[in-house]
Amino acid sequence: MPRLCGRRKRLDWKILTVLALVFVTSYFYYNFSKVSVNDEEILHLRNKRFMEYREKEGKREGLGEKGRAVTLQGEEKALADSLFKKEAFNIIASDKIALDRSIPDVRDSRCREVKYPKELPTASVIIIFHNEAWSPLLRTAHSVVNRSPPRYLHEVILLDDFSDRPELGSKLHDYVAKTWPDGIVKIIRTKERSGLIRARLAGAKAATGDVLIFLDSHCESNTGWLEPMLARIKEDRTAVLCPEIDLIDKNTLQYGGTGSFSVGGFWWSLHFSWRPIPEHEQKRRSSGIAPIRLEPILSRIKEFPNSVVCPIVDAIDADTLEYSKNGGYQVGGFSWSLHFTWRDVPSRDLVHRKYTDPVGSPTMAGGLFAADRKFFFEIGAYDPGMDVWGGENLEISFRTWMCGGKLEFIPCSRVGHIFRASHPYTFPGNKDTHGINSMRLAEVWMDEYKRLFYTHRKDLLGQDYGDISERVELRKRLNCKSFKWFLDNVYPEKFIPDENVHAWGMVRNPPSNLCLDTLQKDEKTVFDMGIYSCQNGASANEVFSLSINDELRREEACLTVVSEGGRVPLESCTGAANQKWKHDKDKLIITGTTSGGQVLCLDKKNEKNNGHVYTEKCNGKESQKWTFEHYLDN
Ligand code: LR7
Ligand code: MN
Repeated sequence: MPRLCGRRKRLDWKILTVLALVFVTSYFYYNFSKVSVNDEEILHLRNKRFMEYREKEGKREGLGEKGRAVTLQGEEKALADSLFKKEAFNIIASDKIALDRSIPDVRDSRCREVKYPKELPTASVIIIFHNEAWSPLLRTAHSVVNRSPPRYLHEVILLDDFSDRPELGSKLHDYVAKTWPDGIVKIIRTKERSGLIRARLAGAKAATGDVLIFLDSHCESNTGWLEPMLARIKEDRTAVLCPEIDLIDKNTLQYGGTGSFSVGGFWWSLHFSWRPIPEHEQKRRSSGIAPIRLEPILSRIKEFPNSVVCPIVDAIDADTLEYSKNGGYQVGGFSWSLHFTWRDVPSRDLVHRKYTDPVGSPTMAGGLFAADRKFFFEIGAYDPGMDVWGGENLEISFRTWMCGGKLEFIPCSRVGHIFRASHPYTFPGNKDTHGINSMRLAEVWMDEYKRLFYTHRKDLLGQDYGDISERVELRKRLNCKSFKWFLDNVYPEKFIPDENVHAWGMVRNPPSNLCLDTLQKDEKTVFDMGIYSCQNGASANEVFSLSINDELRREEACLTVVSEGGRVPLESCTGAANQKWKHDKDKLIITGTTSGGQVLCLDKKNEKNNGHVYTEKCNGKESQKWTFEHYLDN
């Protein structure tokens, strides 16, 4: 009896298994076929929506359309002014503009002629926000959906970093569900205030597209913004890309172009800076006219292993053996008789590239960038130990370059951003998160150069920046290059105040014990150089260098000779004769030259604390005596 039962049971099992298999297969078959039909339908609907928007965009009229400025009057203006403190931008103007307004296509016209491959990776666009105002947030989402070809847009993730504005709760949920019933826009919410770094990490982890694109929550993506970035990542998965960032005016919401293209740099205080595209980068980009050397050929093949590369052929005269440079560069063609021919470089290849090619950049501003999703994680995503705001942009920039990637701006990809006057949100605990985050990045990535950061941030020395062991480990595991390599190869024009200079440190007038001092003035503006009692290394305002090019300078700006008896302003460095200085260590004088060639001595005259310095005829007086704190020449 027990045996029989046993058999019966086994039989039952078999039947059950078969039934289960049938059920499971049919269930999957049914659902899969259903999903794929739906997918096609959804794509069709998305394409329709995209085309419809494109067709009507140019014809739209109304306040703020075509990216126009909105000016308010009377009560509305007063209201906007009173809210400006809280929002740091004109929220009333923004609320009056359509959430899907039209903006001008500000790309260089040559961008429209660039052909991108039809097969491109798909994008997950991640928009992080904490208590963002309604209209800029949704305008960001609309601009992404309306200006991204549906086949490349995998999803838009609105990543809510624990906002507590009431309208960002169920009202936002309902708006999204109603406006984008196809589910292209998703909302994900953090369970605690994470800060923008961990919020982006949460978004990246949830995303499933091939490429991650991060945006701030007050942006407008412009026509054609997506394809050039996806195409570049398809070509080189290690490229981390920034669109050109256009200005959306915080007062009028006007969408304006950038004016001139820039790349990212940094101050030694680890703040981000914009700078003009350096000459070496412009040269690299117009590599169609690169000089004949082995390096460009080798590096080109390293970058694109599947390319065959020819040098430009110069002429060596058969009779005289004179070597003459090839005047007009040409490329090869052929005639139908199958003879080789020379032909002019097509203008799209020569001229266009200057306007359309990626521009290498030492750093990024931080908020708007694209990266291959897997590559983003391979090179260490972000430092999850960084809080709220600041520092992560330089961290990802240094790391990308040092660990085998590259950072580029894509001129044909344009996205507007509202540059706000201040932070419209709280910093929990009132911490200087930019300072502490920067300590983490300096300690992990900057090697001995972190000294230059601490010169500016003596206040941070000894502060607790938390545990960085995992990031140090990451750097080792990825076998990343040194910060010196980064400076030498990626940012060679970055001035290093205490290396490769004649002298540096405090510039002291010993008799008075007064030192050159910026008196806290902003180095990005022109101002007359000051003096103050020497702080003996305690103040970054007193750090000057006598550079190898004979400039008497700060990080970005140079002391400039104006005239006999005139004050000495600090102006941006030009390399001109009136910014060349000599120091005589025996006579203790510092001499400069006017544009007219007159040699004058740096002189503090009778000035006291908070006074100025002058250039005067050299007279051997005490007020013309100067010493540097450190001499690197012997
Ligand atoms: O706790 C927070 N949680 C968040 O989700 C704090 C902020 N945020 C969100 C916020 O809602 C916004 O969408 O993070 C985003 C960035 O904050 P912003 O807009 O206040 O920053 P910002 O534009 O003033 O600052 C720039 O530098 C930051 C350094 O940490 C970030 O990298 C920003 O993304 C970056 N913005 C840009 O690069 C846009 C171009 C501006 C320039 C230059
Ligand atoms: Mn921003």
